[in-house]
Amino acid sequence: MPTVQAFAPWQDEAQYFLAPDGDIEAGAGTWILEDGAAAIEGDATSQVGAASDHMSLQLPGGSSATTAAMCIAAEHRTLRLFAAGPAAGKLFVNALVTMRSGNVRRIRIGALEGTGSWAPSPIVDIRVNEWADTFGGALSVALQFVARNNETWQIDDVYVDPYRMH
Ligand SMILES: [Ca+2]
Repeated sequence: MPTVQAFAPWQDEAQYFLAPDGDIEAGAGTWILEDGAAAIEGDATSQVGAASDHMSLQLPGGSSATTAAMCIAAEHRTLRLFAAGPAAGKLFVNALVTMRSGNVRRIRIGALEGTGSWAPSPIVDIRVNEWADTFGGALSVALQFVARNNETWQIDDVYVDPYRMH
């Protein structure tokens, strides 16, 4: 998978790959959008992808957006994205892990804080990547973003870091 230094302007030299349609430029057809979440016109202002990028996801209060599942191995330690939300707002980040039984387990891995405008998120630990070895080397994980009631968020450019060294 091709990787890019998507956050280099923010002193983060890590190589990242894009989550499935993580830049919403394919219209979020592979995302699961619930309770009003939708692809809309308008890119994250930093536009770390192509200059022609023009789509992002809007998450009205109480809505959620979930990526397609990806294969997460032990080395997939962190994720990062761009988000815009109200100051003092919170956007929850969950990992949805398909267990051996086929059931999906939801693990809260982060809560982004709003700044009132587009901003790069903190680096979020995926955490469940540590289970990969007990799942035969990789597990199926979808990333879910959940807006609190009465808070409208936008997200764009969801990236996963496959190489980060600690
Ligand atoms: Ca975009």
